[in-house]
Amino acid sequence: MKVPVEIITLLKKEEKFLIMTHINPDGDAIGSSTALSLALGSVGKETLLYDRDPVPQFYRFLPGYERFTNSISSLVTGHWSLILLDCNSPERAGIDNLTFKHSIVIDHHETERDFGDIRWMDTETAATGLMVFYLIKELGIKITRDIAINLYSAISIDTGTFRYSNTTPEVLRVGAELIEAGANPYYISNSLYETWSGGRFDLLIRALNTLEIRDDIAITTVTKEMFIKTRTGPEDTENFSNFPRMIQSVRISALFREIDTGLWKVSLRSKGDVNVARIAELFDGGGHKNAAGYKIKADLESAKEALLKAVNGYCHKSQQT
Ligand SMILES: [Mn+2]
Repeated sequence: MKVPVEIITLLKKEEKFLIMTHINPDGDAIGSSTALSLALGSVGKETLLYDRDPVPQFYRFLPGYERFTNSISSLVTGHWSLILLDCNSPERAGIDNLTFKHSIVIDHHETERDFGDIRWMDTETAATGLMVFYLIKELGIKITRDIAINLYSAISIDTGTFRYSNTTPEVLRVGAELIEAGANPYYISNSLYETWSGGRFDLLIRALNTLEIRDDIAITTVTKEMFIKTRTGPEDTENFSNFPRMIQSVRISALFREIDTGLWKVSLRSKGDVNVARIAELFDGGGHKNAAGYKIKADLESAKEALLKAVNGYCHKSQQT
């Protein structure tokens, strides 16, 4: 993978970086951002690691996660350079009205917004963690054990731990290199997948109990009331939409999560060639081919109908081309 030379030059020249990633951060967002902060810190650069939302409990085994803050000092404005990771617009990170000395975007999502002085977008890449891996190497910075754990976790989350169609020989080679640098696959998989709280599991049971299958679309729902009853939060639903995809006949799995009365976050997961990023874009959302999302203001039934209609339209169109 070719790292743009302008990014290397800028990272070597500048001293102060605001590293920022998207709201509701996932493992790739947190792991790649923390890894880059640790790497730049190891060569004497100052970094501020920002996310609007807190790091979910189950990612708090990642070394350095406590660097994340949800407040940006006013000193940052105009004097610091921004590195935006795993998303490509400040809106996705939940901020606006900030100015930066320079802005760099490093991302692999299909849905692009027009932002950044230097944009490194690679939609073919499995994870932002992979791009950060090459970036750190290109900078000549040593991949320490802590950096390796973060990058391995980032890549794990976005490849379903080396199972999804984005798992290439290159991904496995980088994974092997990260293991050599000190990442322990068993420890990381165990931390990522086998440390759920009882409440989170209860929430999953409740969500799966709402399952309905319409044609080849599986729909599950999580309401605000379920969060209250199980003492959980929105971050606990990460990966929930993967479960109904286990059913052989299902091509799209959609999880409707209630944000507020009449406002829903819809997470889409698909199999094979069904590009759910294209469907999410119809609702001003976005993502990847097999994992995307959007928000919709409607009552639940209308929101479901709107999705089914969009999927029908998409399937009709893709049959024509
Ligand atoms: Mn990602």
